[in-house]
Amino acid sequence: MASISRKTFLQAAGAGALTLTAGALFDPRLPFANASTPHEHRGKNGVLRATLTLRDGSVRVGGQLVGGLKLYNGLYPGPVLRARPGDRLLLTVNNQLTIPTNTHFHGLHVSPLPHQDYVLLSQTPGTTYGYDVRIPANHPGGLYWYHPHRHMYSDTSVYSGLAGLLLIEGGAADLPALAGVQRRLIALQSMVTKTVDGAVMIDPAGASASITTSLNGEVLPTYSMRPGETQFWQIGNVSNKVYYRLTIPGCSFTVVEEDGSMLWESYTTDEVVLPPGRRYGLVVTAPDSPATLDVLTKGFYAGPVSNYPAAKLATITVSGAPLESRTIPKILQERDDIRDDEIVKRRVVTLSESASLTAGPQFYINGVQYEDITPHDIFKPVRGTAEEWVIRNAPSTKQGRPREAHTFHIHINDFQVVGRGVWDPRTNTIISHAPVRAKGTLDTVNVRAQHYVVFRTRFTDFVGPTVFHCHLLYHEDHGMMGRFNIVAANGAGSDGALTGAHATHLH
Ligand SMILES: [Cu+2]
Repeated sequence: MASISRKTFLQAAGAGALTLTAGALFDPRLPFANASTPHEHRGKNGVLRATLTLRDGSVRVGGQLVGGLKLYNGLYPGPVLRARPGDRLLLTVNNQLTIPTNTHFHGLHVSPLPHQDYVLLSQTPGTTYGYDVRIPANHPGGLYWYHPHRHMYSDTSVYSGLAGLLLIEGGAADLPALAGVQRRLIALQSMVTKTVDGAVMIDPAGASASITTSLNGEVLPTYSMRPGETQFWQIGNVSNKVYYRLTIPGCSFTVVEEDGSMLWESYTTDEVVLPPGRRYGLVVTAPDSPATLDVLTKGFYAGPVSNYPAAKLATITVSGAPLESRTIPKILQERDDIRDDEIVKRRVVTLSESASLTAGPQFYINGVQYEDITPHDIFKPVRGTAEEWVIRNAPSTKQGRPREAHTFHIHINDFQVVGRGVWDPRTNTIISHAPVRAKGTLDTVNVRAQHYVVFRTRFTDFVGPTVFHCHLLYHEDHGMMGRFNIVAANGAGSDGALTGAHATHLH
C-alpha cells in the first residue's frame, strides 16, 4: 500500500501549492512535476501484468478529503496502463465493491469476447476476473482509457472515480517533429461533491455549476514550459457526463491525434471540445516570451440540465531559456477513406428519451431500452465489411424531457464521420446536410439535439457481441445502449441471442 500513501502525499503537496501560490510567487519546494507523472504500469517483454482492486475509499482532491469514492488501487484516477502494439494485458480485476462491475477498454480494437473487452460480463462483489487482452501488433498508438461498463452501474462507478488512462505507445508520439519533446498524459476528471456533517462526499445529484475538475487528480495544477517550447499533451475526458471546451488563451494548438489514432491530417485550432470519453493529442507551443497562461474550459451547452460552466483548469508558467519550436506537418499519414463501394448496409440509430413519473427519465435507442432488447433489435454486421450508420438525436420535448445532446460511442471498431446535419423528427425529413471530410477516425461523437451524424465503419478482425451507447452514462444506464453482434462471413460466431455461458452475463 506504499503507492497509496505516496499518491496522498503528492496530492497534499499539490493542494498546499495552491494556497501558497494564490497571488504570490511560485514556491520551488513543491513537486509540481508530479502532475505529469501519474502512477503507471508498463508492459515488459510483450506483457502488461497488473492487478486492479476496486474498493470504496477516500482521497484528497484539491486540498479536501473526499469520501464516497470508488477507486482502482486506492488511486484517483486509476493507474496508467502503458502498453505497446502486440502486447497482452494480463489484468487481474478484484471487485471489493458492493456493486457488480466489469472492465471496458475504451477505444481499443480488440476482441469483445470473454477475457478481453467483454462488457456483457457481470463481475459480482467479492470476485476476481482475469483479463487477457491481445492488442494487435498493428494497433494504432495513442491515448485510450478504461472504466467499469456494467449496465446500470456505469454512471455511479465512473462519477465515483473509477477511470484510468491506457496508453498504447507509438502513433503521433513517434512523429519525427515531436522527437524529444516533453509529453504529458492528462486525465480530465470531473467530481461533484456535497458536505454532509462536515465531511465532503461525492454527490450524484449535484448541479453542473458545482463541478470540480482535476487533472490526474490535481485541482488547478501548474505546468511549466520554456519560451517557444513545444510539448505533446495527450488528454482524455474520463468523466461520466461533463463536456469540456478546452482552450489556452494566448496559445493555439495543433491536433495530431483523436480518440487514440493519429490523424491523417493535422489541424490548428484555438479550442477542442471533449465530450465524455473523447481524447485528443495536442501539440502545444508556448509563446516566445515569459508568460503565465490559463488552461480553461470555455463552458459547453449540452442541454438545459447540462449547461457546463466556464472554468479555469490549470496554469502554464512560461519561463527560462527559450527552446526552438517544432513545426508539425499537415499530412501525418495516408488517408484511409471508407469508399462508397465498400458499403454493404445502411442503419439508422435514433436516440430519444421520455419522462416517467414513477421511474424518472428513460432513454431509448430506436424506441427500445437496453433491458428490453430482443434478438430482432441486435444488429449483425459481417466481419470484413463496411457499413454506413446515421445517428439521430430525436428530442422529445412533448414527453417532458429537455432538448439535450448525446455522445454516441461504439466499441471495438472506430468510425469515419462522412456527414452531419439537422433533421425534423416529426416529419422525418432532413432540414440541412453537410458532408464532412474527416481528418481521421473516432470512437466517440457528440450529437446535438435534433442533429444527426453519418459515419462509416469497417468491422475488421473480430467477431462477437458488443454494444454502442450514449456516453452520458446516466443515459446509458437508463436504457440508451444497443447491442450488435459481429458475425463471420460464413455465419459462424455467436448468434446474438447469446446462449450458454454468455447468457448468464447479460445483465
Ligand atoms: Cu445521452
